[in-house]
Amino acid sequence: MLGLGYVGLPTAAVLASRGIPVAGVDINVQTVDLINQGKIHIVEPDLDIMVRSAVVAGKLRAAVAVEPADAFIIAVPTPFANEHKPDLGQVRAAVEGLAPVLKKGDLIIIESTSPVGTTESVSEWLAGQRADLAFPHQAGGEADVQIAHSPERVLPGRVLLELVRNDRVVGGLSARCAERAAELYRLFIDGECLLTSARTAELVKLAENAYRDVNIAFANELSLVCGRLNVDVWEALELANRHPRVDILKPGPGVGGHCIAVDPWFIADSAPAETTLIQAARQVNDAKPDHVVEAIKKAAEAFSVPRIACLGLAYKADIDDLRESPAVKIVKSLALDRIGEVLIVEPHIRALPEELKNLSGLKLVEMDAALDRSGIVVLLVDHQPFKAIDRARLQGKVVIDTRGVWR
Ligand code: SAJ
Repeated sequence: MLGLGYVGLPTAAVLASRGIPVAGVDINVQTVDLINQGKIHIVEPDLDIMVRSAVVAGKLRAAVAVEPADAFIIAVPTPFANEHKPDLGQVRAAVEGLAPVLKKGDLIIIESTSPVGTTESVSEWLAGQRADLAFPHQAGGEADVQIAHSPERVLPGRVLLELVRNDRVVGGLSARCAERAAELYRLFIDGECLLTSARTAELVKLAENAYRDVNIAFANELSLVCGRLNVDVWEALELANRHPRVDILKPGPGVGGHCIAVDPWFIADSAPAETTLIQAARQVNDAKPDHVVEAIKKAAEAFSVPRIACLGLAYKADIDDLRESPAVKIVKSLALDRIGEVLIVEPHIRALPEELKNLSGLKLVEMDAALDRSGIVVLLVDHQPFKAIDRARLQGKVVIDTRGVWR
């Protein structure tokens, strides 16, 4: 397993729990050391127990270098670089890392969300390094090594459940590639393996996340419309969703995470002229944090020394992941504009992230301290402890609830 992050580590642990020996590879030495001690570096329900028992049973171990294996699964990040261009550097590095140990009969699966055509590129990169082997883009079903793309589709917070239960799209560079990859997944999934081409599998994954992004953008746009027209957006959506063919997602402070806020750009980059709607959705969702900042600034005008409790920094509920988080953008903007003292509460982290830690006016505090001391309370993430706050504690304060949980 190349990449021991939010997808690679759970997948490695599930495979190991089925008795399959797994060597996990990661460039981060601390991650490797931690896993070898049976510990984990991310927050995900039940993952700690599963990793510990796999390590104790001797089925899972981690290292920084790739070693020979029968199957290689690549689950490294595919972020975007400048101007929303996909950055495949980590996939390429993983492929180059495994090329020297590759042998006839091996299987390679790319799980990292990738622009259409990436799996073909992987085959070409490998051929450049291993002229002694035949790859699928050259030899199709007769290739020495099989290469497939099977995008991960698990929802953070439910990873161990979804990893096993979800259907799996398995796209091969040839039919044989897809069949070999499906054989591996059938060892641990209860869902169905849906076989297709690698290009289709790549697009399917991007389409799923773009679909969600467009739906959330619609909800976010409606939240602005409701604000202007003095209608309660939560009530309006609840009622609209009672129609048997309407299912609008929830508005919020913006869309974060390393998937939904990123993947639609991979489609837009490959087909810029054809993606008006997908690009507009990205813009609507990216602009939402600014609307929240405006609402906070307006509320702050009523205070001589505004003290603002910002509840949550993660990109969504009950996880520790801050990547592309709208909450981070919002508190950063409040600090840069010196709106007042910002008391941040985030139960899943111990220190503010790099991009916030040197800004003045921001403090990471416990929930009680933040509620006691602030006149404005902004709910940015619907973490369980925030949902459970006794409403009496909010009395007399200006409340901005971006997730609609305190209605
Ligand atoms: N959000 C809203 N309103 C909603 C739902 C979500 O504002 O109604 C926001 C969240 O707060 C968060 C962002 O959208 O900031 C994304 O959260 P999410 O729960 O929608 O999705 P992710 O990014 O955690 O996981 C998605 C999932 N994709 C789909 O549901 C189509 C998951 O299945 C994928 O495996 C994952 O992306 C991925 O890795 O690609």
